[in-house]
Order: sequence, then structure tokens, then C-alpha cells
Amino acid sequence: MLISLDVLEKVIREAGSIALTYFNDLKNLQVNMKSPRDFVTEADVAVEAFLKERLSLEYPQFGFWGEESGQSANQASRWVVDPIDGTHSFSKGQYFWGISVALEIDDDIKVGVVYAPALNDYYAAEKGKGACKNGVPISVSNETDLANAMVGTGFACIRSFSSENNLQRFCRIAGNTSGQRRFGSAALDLCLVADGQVDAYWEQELNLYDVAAGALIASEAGATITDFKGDSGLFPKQILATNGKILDQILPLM
Ligand code: 2AM
Ligand code: CA
Repeated sequence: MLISLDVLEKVIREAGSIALTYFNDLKNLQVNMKSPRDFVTEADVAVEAFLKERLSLEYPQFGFWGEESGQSANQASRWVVDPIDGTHSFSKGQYFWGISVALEIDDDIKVGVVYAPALNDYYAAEKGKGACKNGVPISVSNETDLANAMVGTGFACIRSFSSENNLQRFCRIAGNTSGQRRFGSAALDLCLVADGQVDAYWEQELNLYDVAAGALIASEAGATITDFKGDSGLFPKQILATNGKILDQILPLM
């Protein structure tokens, strides 16, 4: 056992309390722009500072890579942290945002936890040991027909001013599915695949800290994690998570 999952849960729930303090006082929240269309709030910075300090104290052997503070110390074995995934939703008072923490060792994600404080949902997975939501084992959906499927996606690429912006792909896939959702947090979107609430999710131009924990949680719940060509692996620039049963149907539309 590399770490204690109980300790990790305690730390991430404390981080959630800090985030909620800001969330419950949004009119005083300071929001800045990292770059055009890319927001950072004082809550993102405070939550990440807390996680960095606490995780480094509990586990000095691991380095740290966070969205807001960058990389420090040992990067072969490190925490990969998104303090608030879904910052824009958070700043608008919407509930769908989460804290994402993964432990990566030699390019392999060993542990992933995602906590959504406003929903009080806690997802956790350890490599090879399955995934849980609020302590109860979860698994992907049984949907076998893309025509009946509920799919999720996101448009981080629009915010990045990317010319390949997912809109055409979205139209293609939407026309061949029954339900489409856009929740705005890659980490939680992957947890929804894990929990069978959506049957597939894809997004492009993300970063490892957006997807590291969620992808492990999804794959431990039985999801396939591939790129848009169907090659297995974790590719933040092109991530497709499915229940496995509709992978062959969605791939030609990617
Ligand atoms: P964030 O809230 O931490 O910024 C929504 O589609 C997803 O894309 C979220 O996980 C969001 O993470 C991420 N995201 C938003 N803007 C982004 C950008 N410019 N580059 C990479 N990821 C981004
Ligand atoms: Ca993020």
C-alpha cells in the first residue's frame, strides 16, 4: 500500500470545506484571468496551497504538480492535482465542480480521488482494486446501442481558441445518440462514466491534472480509455471514455 486512502479522503474533504467557504460567499469571490477565457479564483489558489502543504507533510516522498502552482520536487512520483475542476461553474454558483487528486508513479496513475463538495459525492479508485462512489462500488453502464446512449463532452478547446473545436464532432455524435450533456468538469465527467450515468464522454486539449484521477476511476469501474482512434492509454489531448460496449459504434464518428 503506497498511501492510506483514509488519510487521502480526510485531506480532500478538508480541501472541500475550504472550497465551500468561498462557494458560499461568491459575491466576494475574487476572479482573475490566467489568459483570455481561462479563469482562476482565489479559491483555486487556496485549495491548491492547502493540498500541496498537507500532502507534502503526509507524504514527503512524493512531488507535486498542481494546475495553479506548477511542478515541484520529485516528478517521477508525484501528486497530480486540479484544485477546482470546473472553475467557471464554481464562479457562477453551479454545483458541478470537483477537486481532483491523483498519485502518479513512473507515468502510471496508481490512485485517483475526485470530490464534488457541493454535491457531497466522493469518488475513489486504486489501480487494480475497483472504484467506489461514497464508499459503494460502482461500474459502467450496460448500454449496448449508441442510438440509445447518453453521451457527455466538453469544449475546453473553444476556450483555447483551437480551430479544431469539437463542434462538428459533437454534431455528428449528437445526431446518433439519445442524450447529450455538457457539465463543464472533465474530472467529474469521467466519474459519471464510471457510475454509469453517461455511457461515453470525450474531450480534447485537456491537461493531465484534469483527467488523471477521473480516468483511473472510470477504468477501474470498467470503462475503456482511449484516444479518438481507439488506441488504449491516457491522452489528455484526446480522451474518449466509454462503457466499452459502444466503443466500436462511437469510434467511426470521432
Ligand atoms: P478547469 O475548470 O480546471 O479550467 C471543461 O470543458 C473542462 O476543460 C474542465 O475540466 C476545465 O478545467 C477544462 N479547461 C477549461 N479551459 C481550459 C483550457 N484553456 N485548457 C485546458 N483545459 C481547460
Ligand atoms: Ca481543470
